[in-house]
Formats: sequence, structure tokens, C-alpha cells
Amino acid sequence: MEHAKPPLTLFLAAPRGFCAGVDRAIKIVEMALQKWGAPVYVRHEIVHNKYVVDSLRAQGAVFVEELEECPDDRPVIFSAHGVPRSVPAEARRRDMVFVDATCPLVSKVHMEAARHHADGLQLVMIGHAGHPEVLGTMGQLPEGEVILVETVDDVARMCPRDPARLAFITQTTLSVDDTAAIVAALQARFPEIVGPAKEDICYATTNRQAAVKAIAPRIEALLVIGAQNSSNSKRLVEVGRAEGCNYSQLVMRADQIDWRAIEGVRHVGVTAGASAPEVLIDEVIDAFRARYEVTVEIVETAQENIEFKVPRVLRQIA
Ligand code: 0CN
Ligand code: SF4
Repeated sequence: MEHAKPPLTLFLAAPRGFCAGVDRAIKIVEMALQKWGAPVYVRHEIVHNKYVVDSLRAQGAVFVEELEECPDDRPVIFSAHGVPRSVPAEARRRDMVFVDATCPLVSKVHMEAARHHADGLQLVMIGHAGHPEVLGTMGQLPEGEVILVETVDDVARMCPRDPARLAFITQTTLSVDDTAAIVAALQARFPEIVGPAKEDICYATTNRQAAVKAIAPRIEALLVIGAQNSSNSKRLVEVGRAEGCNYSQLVMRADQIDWRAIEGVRHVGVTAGASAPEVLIDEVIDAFRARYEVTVEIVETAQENIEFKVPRVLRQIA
């Protein structure tokens, strides 16, 4: 006789998974393929998820890291994370057809940066060095105009041109709590610094972190579905740990779950980064059902109904 499966409760964070910016970026690639046929080039992973990228590649998208790798005569799409100004400038120079899939909430930060610069302020950006969004946002201004800080210690080490003429902006996918500490350090050292009411972290990042906080006290393990290069997904793992869930792991999909490590665990939290499709969450739930008598409890801390329109050039397509 087959052994009865052990009971296990899955606490599903809500909201989780796709945000409006990711949804729009993926639609842009799909609609561009419909409009222009394959191949359509995409500069950088459209969103940081291998499953999404592989599915689009199967439909005819070609992913490259730099514009130089694209031919002049095929359309190119810029990823959701944004691009430095030099990129569309070069595409225009080469007379290329391009569609910018930068999330409108990232573009908003680009505009803030440009506005502060026009007001004669030097910019401080809170973000992670090397991340494409940071490269894109810093690349809105001439070199040397943006000081990048990653930690409270970096704030102490800063040497601005004029401490009284500063503004700050942030990456959209940071830890809400870590960023609050860095903003406080900036304001303490530079009382005249100008900035947004809190920071530029987007609604999706904020909501997903709040949902993890709500489930953390009820679970012994947290699985975050997302990719290693996904900033917002990695922040969810950190939030889980900071809230006392020591076993918090990032998994790309079900085959990466370390079943031994969670043996004996009866309460597992599941969430997904803004770039992880719901099919991968379903796959993880199914993998649990194959091994446990699963009860699913959805823990909803916010409702999201934000949608972003695709650029006009693609809108006539059904
Ligand atoms: O995982 P993503 O593609 O990007 P990051 O979290 O690494 O920035 O999610 C979409 C977010 C954006 C822009
Ligand atoms: Fe836009 Fe936020 Fe989604 Fe990034 S995570 S694409 S900033 S909504």
C-alpha cells in the first residue's frame, strides 16, 4: 500500500509574479513579432526570466546585449529595465526601427533625473552597481553627474561637488527597508537634498515585499520563484530572511527545489518576482502536490489593477 502523503500548507503570497511593466514589455515583443515578423532583436533580456526569454526566442526574438550586435534593417526592442540615452541615439543615427519597452515607472525616474540636472543639481542614485536599470538611469545624464550609492557606508564616503545642491533618485526594485535607511543617511548628511516623497521603488516591488512580510511569521521555508539576475526577486529572498524565515531560497522553477532541505517542514511560503510567469508557480504547486497532501492558503495584502498601454506604433494590432 502506498504511504499517505504528509500534510503541508502552502502560503501563497498575493500579489506575486508579473507586474504591469513586465506584462507590457512581453506584449511589446509579441506584437512586434506579429507586426514585422521574425527576427525581431531585443537588447538585453526583455525581463529577467529565462523561461520568458526562451519562449520569445522560440517565436523568433533574438536576444543580444548591445545594439552593435543588431543589423540596421531589423526592428530592435529595448528591455523593461531601460537604456542609456546613447542607445536610442545610436539607433536613430543608424536609421533603425526601435521600440522602447522601458517600464513607464523607470522612465519616470529618468525624467526626474533630467529635471534635477536641468535645475543644476548633482544626482545621487541609490541602486546596485552594474544592474541594467542603474546603467540606463545613470546614462540619462552626462558621465560624472550621477553618484551611485549602494549602502549607508557609501553615503558617508560621498564627495559631492556642492553638498547643498544635491538630489536623489533610486532604482525601482530595491529593498524598501534598506533604502529607507540609505535615504535617512543621505538626509542626515545633506539636509538640503531634494528627492521623491520616499524613494522611487515601484508599487509592484513594494507590494511583493509587503506580502512576504505578511506570510513570514507563519512559515518555516520560503520559495521565491525568479531568476538569479532579477533584482526584485532577490530582494524578496532577503525580506524573507530579515523577517525571520532563515530558509528563504530563490528557485527558477520546480526542478530547483531542494526537497531534502525542507524535509519535515509543514508550512511553506511561495511567492514570485515581477518577472516570473504564473505557469512556473503552478508548476511548483504541482510539485508539492506530488509529494504532500497540500492545503493552499492565499495571503492577500494588496490588490493590483495597474495596466500600461503598449507604444502607439504597435497599438493597431489586435
Ligand atoms: O526581474 P526583472 O526583469 O528586473 P529587475 O528586478 O532585475 O530590475 O523584473 C522587472 C523589473 C523591471 C524593470
Ligand atoms: Fe515596472 Fe516595477 Fe515591474 Fe520594474 S518591477 S517593470 S519598475 S512595475
